[in-house]
Amino acid sequence: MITFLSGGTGTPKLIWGMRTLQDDTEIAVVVNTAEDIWMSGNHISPDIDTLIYLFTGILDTTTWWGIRDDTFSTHGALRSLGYQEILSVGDLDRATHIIRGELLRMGERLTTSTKILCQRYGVTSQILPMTDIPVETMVTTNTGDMHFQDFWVKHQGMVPITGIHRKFPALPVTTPEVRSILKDSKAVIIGPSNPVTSIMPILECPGVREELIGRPVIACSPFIGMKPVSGPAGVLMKAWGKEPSSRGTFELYQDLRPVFIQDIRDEVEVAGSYRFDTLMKNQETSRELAGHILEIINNG
Ligand code: GDP
Ligand code: FO1
Repeated sequence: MITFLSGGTGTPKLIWGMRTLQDDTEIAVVVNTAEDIWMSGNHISPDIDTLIYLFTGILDTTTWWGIRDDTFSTHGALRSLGYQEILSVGDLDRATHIIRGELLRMGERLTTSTKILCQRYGVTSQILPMTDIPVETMVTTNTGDMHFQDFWVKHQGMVPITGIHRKFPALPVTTPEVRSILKDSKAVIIGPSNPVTSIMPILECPGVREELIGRPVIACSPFIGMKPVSGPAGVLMKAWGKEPSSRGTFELYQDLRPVFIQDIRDEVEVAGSYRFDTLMKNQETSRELAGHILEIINNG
């Protein structure tokens, strides 16, 4: 078993290629849930949904969220009735959120709800939420704190931020399922996801770091130079007091002693890192990167 720690874009892009080299049943993913949000009575778990759709083959790989060729009739109808949703949710995507919301309201764990959804979609990889406790990444602005989705989607990242913190009703301990999969894994891959909003929320769950210490961990940087390949990782790293680079990323993971991968174009030096083309423009480039990672895992 190879296990990924994943957000909703950088790591799913890598899994896209890995799936062509490794059977889905040999892949597990521990997923960030700190971007989850209840909306219109339903439960959206953007990163879990991206992985379910990736493994089902229906993901929109232009945006890396939602279902390819989905329609937005309900979202449009709500808007014309004066009800504005923060996220543009597709009609088919909404079905997933309705089922998950219903299961959670009935008292199911997020882990079980995800397993049920995976079975119904026919996903054979294990997709495991990092915890069953609700966690929210909050950003601090001059006018107060806001949910990450408000910052990034509603305000399009245009609000100055001065800090990041996580909000939870109880300590977000990880699950027995996550602990068990990490124990059973030949290697754990920290994909090139956003360190602040995707990877650190997973590593902060009590139990995850403890399982990872001493295991083979491979981490890939989402930065090239002082800029992320896409998204808000740069401003978030700065607001968190970290360098927005591969060096800053490595420092966050270094207690795990990972094999570290940087892009061949990255002018920031992290001593001892491997250099590959990490720009996954299509499934073929993703497959090449995944191949290099498998070689490291198999040959040490
Ligand atoms: P989110 O949940 O949608 O924010 O997605 P992730 O956290 O999983 O991934 C976002 C990160 O992926 C960003 O910081 C990007 O820099 C990184 N990323 C996206 N595409 C690529 C790529 O092709 N190569 C690398 N190295 N990083 C990428
Ligand atoms: N991201 C957007 O920027 N705009 C959207 O309208 C949007 C809708 C959406 C619907 C379902 C879903 O699972 C994800 C969606 N996302 C959208 C992406 C999501 O909010 C991501 O968590 C963040 O964009 C970055 O991490």
